[in-house]
Amino acid sequence: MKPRVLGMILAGGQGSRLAPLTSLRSKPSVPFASKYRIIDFAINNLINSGIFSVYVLTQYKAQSLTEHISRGWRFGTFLPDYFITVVPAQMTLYEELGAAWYRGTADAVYQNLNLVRDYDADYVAILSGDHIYKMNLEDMLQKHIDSKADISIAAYPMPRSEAHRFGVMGVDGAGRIQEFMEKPADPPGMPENPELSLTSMGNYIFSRKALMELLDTSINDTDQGFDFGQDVIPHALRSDYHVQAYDFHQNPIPGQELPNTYWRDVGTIDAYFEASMDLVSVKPDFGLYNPKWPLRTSSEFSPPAKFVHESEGRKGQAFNSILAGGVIISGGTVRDSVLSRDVRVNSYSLVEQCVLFDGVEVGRGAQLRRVIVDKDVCIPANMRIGYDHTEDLARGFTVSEGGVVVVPKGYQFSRT
Ligand code: ADQ
Ligand code: ADP
Repeated sequence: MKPRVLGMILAGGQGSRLAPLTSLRSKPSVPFASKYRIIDFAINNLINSGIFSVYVLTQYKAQSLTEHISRGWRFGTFLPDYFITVVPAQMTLYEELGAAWYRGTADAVYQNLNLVRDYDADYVAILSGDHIYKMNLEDMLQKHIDSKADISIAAYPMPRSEAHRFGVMGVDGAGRIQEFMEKPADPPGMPENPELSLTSMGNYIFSRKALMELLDTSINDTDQGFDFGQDVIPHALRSDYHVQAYDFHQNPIPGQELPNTYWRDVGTIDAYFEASMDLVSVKPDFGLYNPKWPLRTSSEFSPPAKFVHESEGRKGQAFNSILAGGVIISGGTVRDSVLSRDVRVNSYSLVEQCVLFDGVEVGRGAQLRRVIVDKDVCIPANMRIGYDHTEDLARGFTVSEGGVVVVPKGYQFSRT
């Protein structure tokens, strides 16, 4: 019999370092790569791995995420095991815990363990909804079963200098985890390469029994936090559970060569911007066009993108850019940019190294350089943004350390 695998995506992250893109929506709901939201990559990982039963656990500013998933991520109606369902924090255990919202990642799963029981899952794949990557969970599950592990953790070798932001593990020759430190100040190097540390990607496969036991005991025993990295994994190791590292670099993606190395936390404006510029580069590190690993998203209707060339001086053109449906570039020039649905770029305007969210309008003669513009903002005619950061800051835009300007959602330009 095929094992029953339930997918759970942790999508409650606040993403405060990505402000103002996260001022009105959670990090997994931030648009990325013109027609996707960040969470879509985790959902595609599950679906492309044959896991069709998925709960998305939300908490913080979840409306935009809920709408994205309910609008487009839907299977047929008569297959009960095919679903993608948003689970908001709803204080299910209020009488027992007296607690308000989820007190951490493990608590988010703990407060919804009834869903694991009701589904009668043999295994639960718990993924972070915050990252851009492709991961074949079928392979991870097979190795989990073969090694008879209670928990498998996806592992990524990271330069030691950056590893303090992650969970760091030490493993034996067979990949069994011997020690796990959450965000250690001085991360240990790997024996075979001391410049790298083996870090956790925050993606786990749990055998059902281990998940039930561990969440019960670590949640009841701990008087600290309720996180997988901080509490549950160290507790599992102390209690002699078999915790196995899964080597992400050996994760086979159909149509793609090993090693599988792309895993990005687009958690700051600069990291988000860099990852967007990678997509429009001539040879991107992250491929969107692999038919063997289709990247689906909310199937909203959009008419085709259109380029209007009115005269020699008013060429509608785009170079090294990606465009979603409904975009009209009418007599303006777009270079090295990511344009989401229904963007309008008007005559004599210039858009370079920009990320424009759904419905943005660039007025006649406006010039934008290294700017992220949030949904539905209208840039007035002849406005220049991204050329003079003193002026950009005076207008109330955010300017990142790397000099990327963000025009936030709802921004209204004065009529002067
Ligand atoms: P962190 O980077 O601290 O460490 P965390 O803030 O715990 O990550 O978020 C992990 C995931 O859970 C994210 O997808 C986030 O959106 C979601 N999340 C956070 N709080 C939540 C809540 N209350 N309810 C629902 N979802 C929630 C973790 C691990 C480290 C590992 C890194 C990898 O603890 O060991 O190295 O992820 O990025
Ligand atoms: P997104 O921009 O991520 O597509 P939506 O436009 O669907 O998100 O908005 C999602 C939800 O966010 C809205 O239903 C509303 O609850 C909240 N929201 C959006 N804009 C604002 C705003 N300007 N002020 C307060 N809440 C807002």
